[in-house]
Amino acid sequence: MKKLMALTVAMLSGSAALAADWAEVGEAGELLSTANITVGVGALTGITGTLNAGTEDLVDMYCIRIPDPSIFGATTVGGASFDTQLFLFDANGRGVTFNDDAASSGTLQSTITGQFVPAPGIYFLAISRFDRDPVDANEAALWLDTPFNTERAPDGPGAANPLLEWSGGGGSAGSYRIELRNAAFHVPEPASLSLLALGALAMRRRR
Ligand SMILES: [Ca+2]
Ligand SMILES: [Ca+2]
Ligand SMILES: [Ca+2]
Repeated sequence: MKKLMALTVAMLSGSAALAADWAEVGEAGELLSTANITVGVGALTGITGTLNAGTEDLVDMYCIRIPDPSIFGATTVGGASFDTQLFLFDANGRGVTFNDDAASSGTLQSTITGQFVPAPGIYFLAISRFDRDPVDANEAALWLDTPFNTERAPDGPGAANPLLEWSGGGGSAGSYRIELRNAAFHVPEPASLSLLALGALAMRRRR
């Protein structure tokens, strides 16, 4: 029994350490087909990357998992010094939520929550340099530009349609960290594998 408790403690402390940031690999694209697919163990605590000035690096997109929308969040407040926008799309490229400037006065960085996320699952998180915005097949914006300080579900003329491309130039640029709350890697295989390994170890020890 003592042994089992020790093992349980070890497993718990092990899983507590299974959390990490994702760092942009190569150049994250701006569409679902070219997004970085996050792969890792346990909770996804943040995403670090760069939107380079003077290049075509205007949007970086990442595929993540949202296990529980009611407690999900993402923000660049405190994680970037340039004018960011944060967008969330579903697995079909339809808009879910967006914020340009967080509600706190004076900030140009962005904060989104799970308030418009319909269900747990796979989503695509995009960061863009203000004012590069997603448009549909008719060049209609999925979201209106204003009000800047409000997190909004799609409300533009293309609100009902999936993302086809992005429109508009990018302003200021720089490196960023998107702080994530209650997000997970898209591909959690390594976690399952290590948990399986721990389980096998536990069974062996119990004999
Ligand atoms: Ca980039
Ligand atoms: Ca902004
Ligand atoms: Ca905009």
